[in-house]
Amino acid sequence: MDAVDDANQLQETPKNEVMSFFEPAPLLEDAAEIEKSLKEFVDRNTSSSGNLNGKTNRVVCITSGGTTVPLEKQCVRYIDNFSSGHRGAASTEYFLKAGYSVVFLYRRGSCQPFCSTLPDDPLLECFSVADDSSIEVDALHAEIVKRAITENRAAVAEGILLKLSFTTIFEYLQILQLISVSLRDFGPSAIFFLAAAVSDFYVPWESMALHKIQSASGPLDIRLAQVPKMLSVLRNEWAPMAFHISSKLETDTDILLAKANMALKKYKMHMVIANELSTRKEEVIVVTDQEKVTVRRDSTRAGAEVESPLVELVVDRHSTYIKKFDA
Ligand code: 9Z3
Repeated sequence: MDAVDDANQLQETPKNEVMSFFEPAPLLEDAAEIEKSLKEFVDRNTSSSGNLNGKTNRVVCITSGGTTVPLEKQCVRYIDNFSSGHRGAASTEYFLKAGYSVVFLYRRGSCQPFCSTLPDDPLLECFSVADDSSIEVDALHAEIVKRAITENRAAVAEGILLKLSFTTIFEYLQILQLISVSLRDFGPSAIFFLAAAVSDFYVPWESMALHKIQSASGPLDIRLAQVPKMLSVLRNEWAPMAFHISSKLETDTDILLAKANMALKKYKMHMVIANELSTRKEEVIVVTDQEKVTVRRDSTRAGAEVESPLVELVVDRHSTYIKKFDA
């Protein structure tokens, strides 16, 4: 659900709005575990031997998939934001290849890195029962299954890929805050690559029905509150030194660039990736305060993805950004 944004420019999100979102929200059940895995990830990637690619320790937090907005505390119904998670999952692979370590914050059940070429239901479509005690991979899918398992496990085992999952907007923003605070020591070497589709409206926890809303009472009127603009909080308070990239999704091409420019200025992003829903896999426009670059998938190569040249461009501009701090 994309907001019809207001035209306020360069406004900081008021503290009371942020507090009134977080304070009544249900606490993360696994906060301690998430903090522990973030600490291990940071220790692993800040130690001198941490980065196995032999480059400066660079890290990227990639958000992926849509957040949900529950309508009931014991949730039966919810509002969802569209995102398959492909942009985030594919970008994770390209950033890893470029030598970055990745925190992948994804919606449960959305696309996963190294799995894009697997069929929709890998378990049922790739495997056969050989006999009572063993299961085998069908020859047709053997290569892609092997790649998905080995590359994913290798990245996780090396400590260069940490996967954290969310479902609701409440979980997403709380985990994003934990990640951004944990990655502070990376300073300008950290990127926030925000590809998740994040709800603009929500039902505040304190005014949410406890039980399933009953249809016998007739049509349902719900008043949704606006989610405070956390992009500016992330940019200014949680991770002020990092390189920030947000995404702008529209279905009307006529307003896409204006909205991307507005986000760039309003939230002081370093880059905004503008994409139109129906062509997002073919091309995106990367907007910075210096340039507008159209990035296209190489349509002459089977299986080529727009995320490959996109991540290449991001890495290049991030290198320039880091150099400014070295000078
Ligand atoms: C995006 O624009 C992502 O690129 C897509 C990726 C969701 C289109 P898929 O996951 O698609 O590969 O299927 N995300 C939207 C980010 C968003 O919600 N931005 C807000 C906005 O546009 C501001 S943070 O208003």
